[in-house]
Amino acid sequence: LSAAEWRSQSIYFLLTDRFARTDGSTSASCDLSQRAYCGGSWQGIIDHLDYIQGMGFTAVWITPITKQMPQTTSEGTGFHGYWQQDIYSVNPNFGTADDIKALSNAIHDRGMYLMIDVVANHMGYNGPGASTDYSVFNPFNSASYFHSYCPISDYNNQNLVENCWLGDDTVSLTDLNTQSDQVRNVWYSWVKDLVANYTVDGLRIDTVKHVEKDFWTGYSQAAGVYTLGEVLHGDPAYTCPYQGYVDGVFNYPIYYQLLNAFKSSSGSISSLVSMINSVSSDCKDPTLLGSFIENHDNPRFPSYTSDMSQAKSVIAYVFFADGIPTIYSGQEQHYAGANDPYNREAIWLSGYATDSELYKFITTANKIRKLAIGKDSSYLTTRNNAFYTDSNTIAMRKGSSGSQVITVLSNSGSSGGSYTLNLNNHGYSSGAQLVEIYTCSSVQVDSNGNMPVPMASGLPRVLVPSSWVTGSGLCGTS
Ligand code: ABC
Ligand code: CA
Repeated sequence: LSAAEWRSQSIYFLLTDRFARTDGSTSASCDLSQRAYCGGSWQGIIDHLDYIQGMGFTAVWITPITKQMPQTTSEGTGFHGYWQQDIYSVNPNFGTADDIKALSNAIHDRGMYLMIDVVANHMGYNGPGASTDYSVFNPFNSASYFHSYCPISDYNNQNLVENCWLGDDTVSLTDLNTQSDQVRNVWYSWVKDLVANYTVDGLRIDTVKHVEKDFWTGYSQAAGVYTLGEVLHGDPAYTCPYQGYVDGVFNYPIYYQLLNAFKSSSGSISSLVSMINSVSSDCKDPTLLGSFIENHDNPRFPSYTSDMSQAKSVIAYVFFADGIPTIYSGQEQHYAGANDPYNREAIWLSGYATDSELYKFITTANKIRKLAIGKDSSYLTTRNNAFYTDSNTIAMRKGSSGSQVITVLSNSGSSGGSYTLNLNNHGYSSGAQLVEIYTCSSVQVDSNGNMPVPMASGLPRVLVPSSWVTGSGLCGTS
């Protein structure tokens, strides 16, 4: 699937080990502190696609499939998939190569898409870098395939970031010499085969900033599908240029500002707005970035605030700003795990509840977004515009003139009051009729051009033209 085709998708990201077990258990324990395998499998995912598709997601991103370092260390195991040793075998803890094919087929049978996580920067080794036994790696079985050992002692030194090693003395992340043609050729044909063998529609690429940029040009070409890279950096001047080498990157610059703006009622809305503008000017195409507020590397949003209105607000931002919405498994259950490993909960323990507040909220968000995509052919490519702010509120418009989706978010939280927010510069004419989708209330632009948005309890508001609603399945229509 091409980058342009991915623009309209929405992604559910799960850790294969933590999402669903083959035995269907909803009670099997998973001691997060151990970082051990908890029993999730590819078959388990197949068995729970209804749960994912029921929320309206069109794509599933799964963690890496390659065979991992076998040891259990004081940092646990490779249950997450980022400590590979054999790139030509699949992780037996999750099933077989045929199971991955069956998963790919099951996803495609539903008209959904598969994104696989891939690592090209490193392998994983049980022990200090200086005493690596390279014979454990397949195919990179000698030191000649790797950079010589050095730790990344300074993340502001790009030379070290690219050519020294991640990890530590317990588990070293053996850094491949990605500049060498030998290594490049292995990876380029590997990724081409991966995409072909499992009919993969897109790739999430790990540790992109740890490999020299021009490696990714050939890698993306060989992959031939949309590539979404992880560049863990909050500065758009650093992060955006990678979009010249992979199709999209995760929007970490917005992530940090969105988190700060909404985790408390004193968060800075204005910093978020200036970041929206910086990303829009620095990034080649913000509408191809991965939009998110949670993942497996950062504390979950509810670990900062238990407030449900704030949680809904950041989810609404993820869906209605620019980019491809990416929700991390467990977000729909309001899970609150903080740092790795505590943000990697076993999802089966939720019983896959489809009546939880955020499961329903996300379902509606996916419906609204699909509606906008269907009604406005420029919705996805038109850049989000923050047209009103006050110290607790941001109002954004996205889409074609005259039919923009209007999203109003407050960081006040559930104790926020009920009031009418009169908006101007929303792009609608006097008399225009809209519907606020989460409350199903009608809103009409008055003769002075004011759009009176009913605010309450810090809840997000999303308004669309009322003519869109009939037949949408929203607000009791069918
Ligand atoms: C294990 C343990 C952890 C322990 C750690 C040392 O070792 O589980 O408890 O703390 C995998 C596993 C992890 C494992 C690691 C290391 O391997 O999932 O559980 O941690 O063995 C990707 C993946 C991630 C994966 C790897 C490795 C890479 O998403 O799941 O981890 O394949 C760096 C990398 C980034 C990586 C991330 C975890 O570490 O760049 O690719 N993620 C700064 C640096 C970043 C750095 C980040 C976190 O700190 O610049 O490069 O990310 O360490 C902003 C700045 C940023 C700054 C942040 C903190 O602040 O703009 O630059 O990021 O304002
Ligand atoms: Ca590297």
